[in-house]
Amino acid sequence: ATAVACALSTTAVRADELTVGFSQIGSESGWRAAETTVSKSEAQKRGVNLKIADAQQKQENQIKAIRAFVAQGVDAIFLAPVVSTGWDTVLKEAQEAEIPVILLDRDIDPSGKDLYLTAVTSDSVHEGKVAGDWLVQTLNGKPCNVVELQGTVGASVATNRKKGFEDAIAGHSNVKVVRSQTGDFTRAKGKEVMESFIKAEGGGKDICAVYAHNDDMMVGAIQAMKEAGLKPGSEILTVSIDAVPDIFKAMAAGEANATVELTPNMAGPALDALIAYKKNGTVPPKWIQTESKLYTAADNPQAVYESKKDLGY
Ligand code: GZL
Repeated sequence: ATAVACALSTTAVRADELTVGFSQIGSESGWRAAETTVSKSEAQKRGVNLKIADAQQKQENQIKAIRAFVAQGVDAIFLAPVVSTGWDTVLKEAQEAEIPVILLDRDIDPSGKDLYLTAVTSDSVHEGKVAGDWLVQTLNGKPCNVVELQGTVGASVATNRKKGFEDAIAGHSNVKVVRSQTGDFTRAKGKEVMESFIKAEGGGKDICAVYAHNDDMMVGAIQAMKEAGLKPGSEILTVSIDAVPDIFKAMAAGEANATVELTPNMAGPALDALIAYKKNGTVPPKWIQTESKLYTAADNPQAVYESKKDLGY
């Protein structure tokens, strides 16, 4: 019995012997802050030692962090790639060191497909489509000039959310995107860009809807609209993505209309895939997809706000 037990313990890797290095983008949005909080608790639940490096939104800092994790000989690397290009060299170094890489919440270009074990992300084209479909249905043929607040330039989710929204409004000539610019996924930049849109669009009276690639930019845009004497949520429709608590607070106040939910728990599924891979050699699917549920002001926003407000956003 002792021999068998001994054999088992040498092959089976216990989760609490695993060390994971997580190259996190930063904390540009409430959603990103929640992802970091949830990653820590998910690792703790599994007894995994998680080391998080904050890149302050810079790719070169992510590359440095990955090199440091390789030098430390971590068991695996989690990467939330701030942009989708420029990863081949450093991910090849991780591969040469036989350290598996798992992508969280964003993708890298398909050319890098063999450089990571799996990607835990939503379908961000679908998120843009859900947002656009909601607006088209809500307008019901009414003419509408839309202004768009894009995510960070070069981020896979920004490219995809823009495409999905365009796919949804194609064939509906009453809906037109008249201005589109990056708001960097932040509240401050979202407010600043919305102020410029309002100025450029006759003080905002010509704007019928705002589409923001995340709720944080929308929260900033809502502030800008209110300061300009406009009525977000009624005169000007709003649709965004993430489902952070403050967008439900705005909905409850009649100042926002719709959001597409994105779970901040990408690390849980990533850790489960990693542990199965390390313990039993189970190769995970290349893509572990998370849900994208539409919430509108009709979905008891105050109750949703209460349910989310303490989750680390
Ligand atoms: C999406 C994620 C995005 C969030 C933003 O998966 O990468 O980054 O929608 C965050 O809030 O900045």
